[in-house]
Amino acid sequence: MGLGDTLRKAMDKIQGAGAIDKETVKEVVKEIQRALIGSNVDPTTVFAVSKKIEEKAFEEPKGGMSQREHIVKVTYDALVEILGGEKTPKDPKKILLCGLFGAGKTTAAGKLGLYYKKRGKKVGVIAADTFRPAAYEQLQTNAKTAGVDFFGIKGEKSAAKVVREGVKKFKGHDLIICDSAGRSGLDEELVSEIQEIDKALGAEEKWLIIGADMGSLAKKQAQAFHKAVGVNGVIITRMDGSSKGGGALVACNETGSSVYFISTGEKVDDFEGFDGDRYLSRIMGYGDLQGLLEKAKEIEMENINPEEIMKGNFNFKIFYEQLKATKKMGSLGKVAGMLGFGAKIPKEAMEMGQEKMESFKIIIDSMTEQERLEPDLLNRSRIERIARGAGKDDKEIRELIKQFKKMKKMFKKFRGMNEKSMKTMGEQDLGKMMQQFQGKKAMKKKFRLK
Ligand SMILES: Nc1nc2c(ncn2[C@@H]2O[C@H](COP(=O)(O)OP(=O)(O)OP(=O)(O)O)[C@@H](O)[C@H]2O)c(=O)[nH]1
Ligand SMILES: [Mg+2]
Repeated sequence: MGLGDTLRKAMDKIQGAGAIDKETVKEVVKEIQRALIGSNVDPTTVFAVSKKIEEKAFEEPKGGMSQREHIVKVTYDALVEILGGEKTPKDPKKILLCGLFGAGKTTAAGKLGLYYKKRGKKVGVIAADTFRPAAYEQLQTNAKTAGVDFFGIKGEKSAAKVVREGVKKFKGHDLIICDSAGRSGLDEELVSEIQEIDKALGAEEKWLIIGADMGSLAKKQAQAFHKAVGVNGVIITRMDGSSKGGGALVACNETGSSVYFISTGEKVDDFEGFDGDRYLSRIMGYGDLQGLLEKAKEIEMENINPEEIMKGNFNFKIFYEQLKATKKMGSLGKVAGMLGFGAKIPKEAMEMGQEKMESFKIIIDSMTEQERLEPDLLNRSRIERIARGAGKDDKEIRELIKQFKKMKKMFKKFRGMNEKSMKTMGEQDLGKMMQQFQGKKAMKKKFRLK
């Protein structure tokens, strides 16, 4: 059983328990401890989490939550805290990848390359592993798959020289990613080589690549590399194959070097930005936590004003707020459901995946404020400009506009329905209108919750 399954079982216990008393909380905490220890989370951390949950479990619930919901939320938050929140690297220009043998550096170089290429950056990768034969070819292949530029000097022994040449070659690029050699341990040789590469590259970002199978040992490794070269970010690989992934995540979060990405397979796009919250809700399966997280979200979702939407002022800004709010929830349909439009959302929008939403978010980010408020402004030249800025295809911008228009139409129709039933109110419509009226009122109330 993976970390997610065991944690979910613990949560189920709270939701299924007859009465919530100290005993139930203790039992739940025990389950959580088992799950965390099984995932190789360091015992001290496990203890700290347990204490936090026990302390907060019987605090006064906020915003109309029941005691049961409060406990689930407290537990969830405590787990997110040890996993770390979302930390996105700030527009990196040069990234040095380091790590032990087989950690996944060369693979990650390609994945990162693709990740940033998709975000509109011109990327070059440098083959500075002059230690392992065929490292050159491996990175060359990965770069080709990712569609980014490659530089290496075949047969050259000095990694620093390769890096110096590479930096010259990629002068006009937005981002340089530098692979490096691994060793079986962090010995003097590896340290001095990395330091030389570091000097030649002058990277502000030095990221450690570490396998999820390291579990809680990841902390020691991260600390050692940090001491040697000043690691400021971490990529955890092989999240797909190890039950210890949770341990590695927690351990790295504790070192203060943010876990930026996780790699979840061998393919070049098995790669994602890390966010403890999103990760946790996914591994635990959204279903069981759905009601609770929705409720907690309602309290946070004051940004969306349902009355604005009802008036028909549905613009990209509102759409964007929805996308932001849905990030944790998994699909747009769920937010719409909360607004009371659930059944009327077009099927594609309901099933819009995380990746697509992320991509829409990037596109809306590239619009001007005016364009967000007045979607009709988007003509061909604007679309082309947005596409360039977002590093996307024109096609994707048009797809977003199409989705957006569908949603807008749907909201309009819904509003029309409401108005019509007001005007032509007959005996038989009374009940229906009352329902709608109450629905609207309840909705307003929902969004005023604090
Ligand atoms: N399943 C899985 N395999 C991965 C992942 N990342 C890398 N690998 C595999 O792990 C192996 C080692 O990856 P490399 O990228 O060569 O590792 P490296 O750190 O460059 O290794 P050295 O250059 O020898 O130090 C390869 O077979 C990769 O395909 C991942 O996230 N999941
Ligand atoms: Mg390598």
